Amino acid sequence: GVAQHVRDAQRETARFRMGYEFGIEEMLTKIRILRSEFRQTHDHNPIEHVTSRLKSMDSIIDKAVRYGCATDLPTIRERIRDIAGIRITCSFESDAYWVADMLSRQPDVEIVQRKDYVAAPKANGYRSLHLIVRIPVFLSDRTEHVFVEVQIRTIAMDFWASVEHKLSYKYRGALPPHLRDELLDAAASAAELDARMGRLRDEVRDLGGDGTPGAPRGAAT
Ligand code: 0O2
Repeated sequence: GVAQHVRDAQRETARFRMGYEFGIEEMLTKIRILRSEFRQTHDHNPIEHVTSRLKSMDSIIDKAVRYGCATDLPTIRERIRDIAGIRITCSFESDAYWVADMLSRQPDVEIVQRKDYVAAPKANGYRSLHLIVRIPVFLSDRTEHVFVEVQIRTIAMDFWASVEHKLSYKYRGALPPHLRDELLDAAASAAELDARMGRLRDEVRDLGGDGTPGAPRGAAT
């Protein structure tokens, strides 16, 4: 009857989401390992913090409708690629690229798309490095390949994005021109801060004190 049908649909949805939860777990493990390994061999930590989220079913359906695609699970699985999302915040731009490279090099991580909004910021000033990866999740009776969106950014980029997100939400995407200009200016300041911090970090590295990607502790004196 109807009740059975609803139960089946719920079970199917739960199973669908489970694949993405495990995909997030796998990526978090990879990131944790990179972080621990790096901590043991270097003086500084390239990863400040990591967050993850699983998109709600409502947002998934909204996006499918926006894309003009069907809303059955197989179509959604193929077309909506940010159901599983990971955000990695680093201190320095060079660390963000390093993390992206390290993840891209792993043989079970397939890079489906790479968007470098650091090299080419969006018109509103948004900067971040975005990867869509596809990774295998090994279940008892099958292997599922799931898409995971990985956003890698500096603290300054993250700060800007969170403020921009709140403002856009408040104005429902239609920001008054003076705020748009102010945000664009703030984005330039954030980029300038990243550049300055990068130069400071290079100074430290040239003095031979701090470890950087590729330079083991104590190697440079
Ligand atoms: P949420 O709530 O973070 O999931 P699309 O994914 O189709 O909307 P596109 O071009 O395929 O767009 O993806 P893109 O450009 O890689 O951006 C995807 C995500 O990056 C967004 O997800 C945001 O998290 C972030 N992002 C992109 N542009 C901006 C921006 O201008 N400001 C801020 N604050 N974040 C941005 P969602 O689905 O929009 O939202």
